[in-house]
Amino acid sequence: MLLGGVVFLLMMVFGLIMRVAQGDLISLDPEMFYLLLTAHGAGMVGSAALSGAAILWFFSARHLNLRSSIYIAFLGLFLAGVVLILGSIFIGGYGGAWTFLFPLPAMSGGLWEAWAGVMFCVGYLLIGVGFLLYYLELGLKIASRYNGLLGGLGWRYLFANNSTDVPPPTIVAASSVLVFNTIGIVFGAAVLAASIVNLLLPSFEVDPLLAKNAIYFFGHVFINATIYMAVTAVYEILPDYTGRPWKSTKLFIGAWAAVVIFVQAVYFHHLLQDVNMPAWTMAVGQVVSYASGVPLIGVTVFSLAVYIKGSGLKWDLPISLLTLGVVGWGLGSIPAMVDGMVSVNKLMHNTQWVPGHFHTYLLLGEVAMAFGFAAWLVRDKAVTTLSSLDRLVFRAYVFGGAGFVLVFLWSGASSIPRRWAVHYEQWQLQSQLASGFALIVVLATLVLVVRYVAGLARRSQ
Ligand code: HEM
Ligand SMILES: [Cu+2]
Repeated sequence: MLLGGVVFLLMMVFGLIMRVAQGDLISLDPEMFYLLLTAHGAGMVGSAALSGAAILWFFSARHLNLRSSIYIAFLGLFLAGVVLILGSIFIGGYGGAWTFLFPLPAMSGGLWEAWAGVMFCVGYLLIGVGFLLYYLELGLKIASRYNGLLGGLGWRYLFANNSTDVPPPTIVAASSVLVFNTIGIVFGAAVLAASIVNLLLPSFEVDPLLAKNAIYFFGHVFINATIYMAVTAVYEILPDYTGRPWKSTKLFIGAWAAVVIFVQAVYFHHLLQDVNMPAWTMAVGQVVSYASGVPLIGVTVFSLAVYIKGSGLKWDLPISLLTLGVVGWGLGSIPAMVDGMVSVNKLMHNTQWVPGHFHTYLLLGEVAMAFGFAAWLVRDKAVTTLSSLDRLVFRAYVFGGAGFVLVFLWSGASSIPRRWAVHYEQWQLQSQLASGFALIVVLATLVLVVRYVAGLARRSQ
C-alpha cells in the first residue's frame, strides 16, 4: 500500500504538470508531455492494480490459506516490470501511451527506437505473468476450499439452491475477478508477444484491427478489475462499523455473475469508432454499456446505502474514503454510459470527456478505496471520529477531485480533444482551472500518504 500510495502521488504530480502545460502556465517540450502521459497512464493503472491486488489478497487470506511466497513472487515480477517500463520511457524515450496501440511502438517517427518499445512490452508481460501467478494461487485455494471455482463464484447456490457453504462476498468477488481478469491478461499477453516479435522482426505482420481489439479488451478488463478487487475492502470493513455483516445474498451473487459477463461484453464500446467492425458489435456495445450499470449501481451503491442507513455508523477517515470510493465509482459510470451511445461516441470519444469519466471512478473511486483501506490498516482504535485535520483533508480531496473531473467533462463537452500536448488559447481556461483543482488533490494526497507513514511508524513502535 505504501508503494502504491507513493506512486499515486508521484503520478498525480506528473498529471498536474501535464494539465499546467495544457493551460500554458509553463512551457513543456511536447516530447516530454508524451513521456509523462505514458508514465502517468501506465503508472496509475499499475498502482491501481497493485493496491487492488493487495486489498483482495489481504481479505481473501481471512478465508483462505494463501502462500506469502506467491505474493512475494508477484511483487517481484511487478517491480521488475516497473523498472523496465520506467527505463523504456525515461531512458529509451518511449512515448506511445500506456495502450501501446499497434503499430505505434514500432512507428515512433524517430522519437524512440524499437528496443524501447520492446522493453515497454516486456515490462508489461512481466506484470501480466505476476498477476497470472497471483490469480492461480487464489484459484487453487478457492477451488479446494469451496468445492471448485463454481462453488467460489457462488453459482451453485444461485442455480442449484445448494445453501450449504455459501462463499462470503470477498470470495465471490475474488473468484469473479480471477475469471475475467485472467481471460483479459491472456489476450493482452498474446498481443504483447505478437508486438514484440513484430518489433524485432518487422516482416512478421500483425493484423492491426485484431491487435487493437485484443489490446482494448485487455485494457478495459484490467482497469475495471482494479476497482472490483478494491471494493472487497468495503465488504470486509463496513461491517466493523455498522455491526451488520455484508451478506452473500442471491441478489449479490447474481450481480457478480452478471459482472463476470458484462465486464467483458461492454468492451465493445471501444469499437464504436471502428467503421470496419460489423454493426451488431456497436449495438451490443451500446446495449451492454447501459445494462452493465445495473449490477453496479443497483446493487453495490444501493446496498451500501441500505447497510449504512440507520446503523448509527460513526464516520472516521477510513470509512469516509471507502464510501467516497463506492459513490465515485457509481457516479463515474454515468458519463461512461453516455459515451457508450453510438451517436455520442462518434462525437465525444477522442475528447477529454473520456479522461473525465475514468478519472471519476479511479481518482474518486479506486484510489479513494485504496487510501481508505490504508488508513484503516493504521487506524488508531481509540479514535472513532473525524479529527479536524482528517475532515479538512477529506473535504479537500473530494472538492479538488470533483472539480478536476468536472472540468474534464466540461472540456470534453466543448470538444477539446484528449492527448494533445499543446492546447489552443480558447481551451486554456479549462486547463488552468483544472490545474488549481489538481493541486488541491495533490496536497490532500500528500497528507494521506504522510499520515499513512506516520501510522505505520506508530504501529511498529
Ligand atoms: C491529481 C490527480 C490527477 C491528475 C492531475 C491527472 C491528470 C491527467 C491528465 C492531464 C491526463 C491527460 C489528459 C489528456 O488526454 O489531455 C491524464 C490522463 C490519464 N490519467 Fe490522470 N490525473 C490524475 C489522477 C489519475 C488517477 C488517480 C488515475 C488512475 C488511477 C489516472 C489515470 C489516467 C489515465 C489512464 C490516463 C490516460 C493516459 C492516456 O491517454 O494515454 N489519473 N491524467
Ligand atoms: Cu472500456
